[in-house]
Amino acid sequence: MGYTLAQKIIKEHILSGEMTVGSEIGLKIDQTLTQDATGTMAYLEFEAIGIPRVKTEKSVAYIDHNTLQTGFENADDHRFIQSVAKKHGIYYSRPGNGICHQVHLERFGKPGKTLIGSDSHTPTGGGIGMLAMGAGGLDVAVAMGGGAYYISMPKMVRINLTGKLQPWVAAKDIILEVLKIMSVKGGVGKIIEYGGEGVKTLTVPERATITNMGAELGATTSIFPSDEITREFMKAQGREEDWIELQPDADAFYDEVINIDLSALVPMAACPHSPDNVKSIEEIGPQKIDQVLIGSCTNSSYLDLMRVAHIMKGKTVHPDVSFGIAPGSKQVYNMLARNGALADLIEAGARILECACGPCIGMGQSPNSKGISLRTFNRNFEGRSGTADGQIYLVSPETAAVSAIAGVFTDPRTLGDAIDIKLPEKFEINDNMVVAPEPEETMDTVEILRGPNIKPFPQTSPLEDSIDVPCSLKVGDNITTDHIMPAGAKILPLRSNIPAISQYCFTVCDKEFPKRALELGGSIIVGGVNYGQGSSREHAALAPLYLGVKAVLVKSFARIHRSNLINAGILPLTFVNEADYDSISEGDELAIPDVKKLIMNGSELTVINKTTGKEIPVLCELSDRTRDIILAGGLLNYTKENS
Ligand code: MIC
Ligand code: SF4
Repeated sequence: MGYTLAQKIIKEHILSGEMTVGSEIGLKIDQTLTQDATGTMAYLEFEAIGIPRVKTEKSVAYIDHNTLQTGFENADDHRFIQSVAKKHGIYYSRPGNGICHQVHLERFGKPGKTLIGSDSHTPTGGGIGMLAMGAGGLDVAVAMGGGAYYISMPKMVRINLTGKLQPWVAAKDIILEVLKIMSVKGGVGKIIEYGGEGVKTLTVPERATITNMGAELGATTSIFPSDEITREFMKAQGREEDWIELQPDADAFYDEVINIDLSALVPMAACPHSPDNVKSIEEIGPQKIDQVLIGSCTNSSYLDLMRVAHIMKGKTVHPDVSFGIAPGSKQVYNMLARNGALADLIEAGARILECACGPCIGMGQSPNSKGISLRTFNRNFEGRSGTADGQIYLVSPETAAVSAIAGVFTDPRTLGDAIDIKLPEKFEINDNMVVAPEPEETMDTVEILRGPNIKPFPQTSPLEDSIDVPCSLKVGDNITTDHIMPAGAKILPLRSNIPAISQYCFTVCDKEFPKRALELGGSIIVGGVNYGQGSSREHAALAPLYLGVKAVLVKSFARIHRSNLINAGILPLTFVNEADYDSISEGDELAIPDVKKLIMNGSELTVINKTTGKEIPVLCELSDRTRDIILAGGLLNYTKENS
């Protein structure tokens, strides 16, 4: 039997394990990326591992998240990352150069290569046929040092695209349709491959919108074939030599096949507060809106913003709407400036924001109380915008722009005839905002610049013989990393200071949690299905670690968060019978006798609820490697012990 696209890349990069679904495989990683909100910690970890020079083909450190500098913290972190990058062989993309995923796609990604990034939207690279995955910072640090990246071999899902999008229906509407079909947990343990005739109607930026937001399915990654359209894009980026063709074999086997007729799709929105709560714009009706924001790594390409500029030209933003635009990269921004599209946007009343993540991660532009905000972003989790009762809808740039003018939800098909905006034959190329590392011979001359807010990676200790602690928190289904470790302008500057950021852990759900957990000294968190969905932020594991959390017991986990817990030395436990979730209450005393011995011998454990007397069977499914990581008290200890 032949191979799927992803299986072909895996086969080329596999270092350990079998390519059978569910077994752990180790992959050679060709490229890595970090961003600044996870990067400081990743580089502290890289330093702690002690390898002097990165061993990847290309590693890039981007500054794009923490660009609002309301105190010294973010600027200090940027200096630190810049100095580490220079010393250890990493390219440094300066603030202003753009959002990591957009820039990486334009300037560095290569079809057929593996990429991991300390950001969950790294699968954007799947738009050009890369096997690109989000990972915790520590996993990225290990990969930079030449270590393998481990995943469990995913199932393969094929999404067959047929037909062609109707005018004013966008790539965003395709991924919203996929989210509607599969839900935010439907992609867990799977790689989503796009194929079929419809693929040929989609440009690279459109494909990248789809693979980017595939992160919201919980999928390991998403990928498109690398074809003539990919070649044209790479050529226009002056990188035709980086192109290779990549197609699945005709007899490849897929565990699941989904068919989508592009011509039947309509403009849609993901309604509050989940990316899979999808309705058509028509169903939502002409509701009044307060804010429109265009940008983020999902929809900030040249093509996206040119379409928006075309819609806005000669119009004025509705008086009740605040309209912001954050271009995805310096390349995009510059090209709009030169061809006049930027002037059209300014003329129409757009508030031009910095070329960075900005409002997507709550760095400014929080909407008014109960404000309805239409955003071209990828996440609308509760509170993420910075306004607790903000109502965030995720839409295409076309829907966003036409609604900004009307002041109400508006179907862009009302604009009539299609517009034909083509990708340029040549993008403007100037990598002057990417700083090359110091040559190896002189790397010792580079001084690492550390600000006072930068605190070392927290201490972890080897697994104890038995656990006997209370349940400090009980939460429900689909808990996101934005619940566990909120972001936003106030908290993000603390990303390099675990003791300080821990004071905000879970405060979205329970303001008292950090204080309670610290006082208890040791505890277990209980949760429902898809626990830890969303971001790759390892802070969602490091803060609980700092607060004394020993184990997290849930119905099911999201992939990256589960790895982050293991990397932090926290036990990831799942209920054998989901109904047992109901038999634990917050405050109950829980014990796992002989946990260490049992983990060494298998995956079946018993949690004794000492408050009720009930014995609850749970699973701790670990590979030999992850078992050793847990026993060592986390990946950093394990890596040091094994190097
Ligand atoms: C996000 O979109 O949630 C982020 C901010 O980019 C995160 C990374 C982080 O928390 O720093 C992600 O997606 O991994
Ligand atoms: Fe940045 Fe938002 Fe993309 Fe995360 S999802 S990388 S915050 S633009």
